[in-house]
Amino acid sequence: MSAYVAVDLGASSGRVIVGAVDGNRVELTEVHRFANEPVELPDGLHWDVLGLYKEVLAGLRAAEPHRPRSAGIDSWAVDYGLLDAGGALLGLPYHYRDRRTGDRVDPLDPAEMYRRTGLAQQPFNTLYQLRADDPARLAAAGGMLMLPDLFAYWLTGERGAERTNASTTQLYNAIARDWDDKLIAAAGLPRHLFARLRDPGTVIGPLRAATGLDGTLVAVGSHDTASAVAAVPATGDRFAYISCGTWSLVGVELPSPVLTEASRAAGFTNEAGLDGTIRYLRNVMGLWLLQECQRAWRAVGLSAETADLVAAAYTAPPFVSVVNPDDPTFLPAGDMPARIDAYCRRTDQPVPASPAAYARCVFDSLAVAHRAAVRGAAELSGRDVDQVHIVGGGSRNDLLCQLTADACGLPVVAGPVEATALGNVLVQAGADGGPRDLASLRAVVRASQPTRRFEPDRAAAKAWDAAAARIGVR
Ligand code: ADP
Ligand code: LRH
Repeated sequence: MSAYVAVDLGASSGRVIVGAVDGNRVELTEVHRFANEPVELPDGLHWDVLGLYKEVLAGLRAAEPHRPRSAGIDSWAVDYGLLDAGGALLGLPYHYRDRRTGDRVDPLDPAEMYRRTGLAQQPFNTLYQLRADDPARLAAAGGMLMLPDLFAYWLTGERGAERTNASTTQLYNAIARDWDDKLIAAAGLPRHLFARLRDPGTVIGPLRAATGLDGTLVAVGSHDTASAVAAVPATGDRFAYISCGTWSLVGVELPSPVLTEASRAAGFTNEAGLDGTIRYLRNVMGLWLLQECQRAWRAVGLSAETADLVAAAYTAPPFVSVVNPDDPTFLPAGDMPARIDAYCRRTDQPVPASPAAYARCVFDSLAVAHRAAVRGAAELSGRDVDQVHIVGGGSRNDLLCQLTADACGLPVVAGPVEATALGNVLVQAGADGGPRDLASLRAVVRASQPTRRFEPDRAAAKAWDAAAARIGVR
């Protein structure tokens, strides 16, 4: 039996989980969990990176009794820190929901950019964030590190750019599988900012003595979605996945990117996965819609436990109001119930009258968006899909799983909840002599992690067609 530590920083919470790998089985023990609360400063919305780093150290310390052979870090994508020539952090990293990237300016023709990077042109991509960054800060910068690479640097002193996360910058060439020098130059960004790429499964180095910890850090799929999709307990390739947490990342796994205009127009992205795969997916706004409602309700003293809201939403009438989760008004932080109200008024639908009604509206709407993304991914890539896997915190939401099955007209397999930590752990195990290919990794997940199956209610198909039509999707 060998133990590995997964540090998994999600947009809503961070957790440190030990994975004990024994032959064909893996068992998880959570040793540390903490809230991830961004900080609004006069210049914008930031991550509390030093607070997060302290929690990472506390988690690694809590994992020590398990005598781990290595540790790996993943987090949400696109955000970065700039370092000065000496390696000190230059300013506080911004949160991707900060409003400063609202006016996206493309350095090249958007169609050409898509053909080069395969990335959906989201306002929060690293490219647009860097272009909105302070020119003086950029001029002083000696390097840029994506957040998991920044934490890896603080832990080991070693710098590098892990490939899966680099592929979310929109400065990485999907065909050449390298930084895109033409795009970097066209964006007016200094080439020296971009560190050497490193692959998941490579050793980064020993933890610095100053951390007070003993151990080795290994690069994993440091983009959380890469790790999560690696641990989807699927067999074969006829599946779609939904990595469902703050975001719903909905798509299929492909051997090569889809770089067509139709794909660009439909908002699909091509991100680098493990084993040279491509995650062909769409970002659906996800449970962020509910999380931000919960934050607003708690601020006025209402209790807003997720499990209670799910239970209440079961009894709320369906399809009263359906919103398009991807409406850009929902992206920033702020009063989410008010924004849902505004959307409903704008579209002549009833404004939800209770937390249960908001939750139902969010779940119905997400199920519709999940369906549209599953269908879009299948059609645009030519991949047949006969089952949908939901992993991440949202896989605990039975109602959302059932509604997604009904909306898609496909069986949904829910779990594991901690797919990201599993993918993180299993890549480390692979680097340590264990199975390295995706199929074997998934076999370990299937052998040791329970899942639940939701069969679609096919009689509901017409109602879902109508709900999709209400927000202009299929
Ligand atoms: P992230 O990694 O993006 O922070 P997670 O994968 O941790 O997100 O998922 C968080 C989401 O999981 C929450 O927003 C919540 O909606 C859902 N969730 C957590 N616990 C439960 C539960 N007991 N029942 C239903 N849903 C839950
Ligand atoms: C999910 C995620 C997603 C990105 C978003 C910024 O946590 O990494 O894959 O698009 O955060």
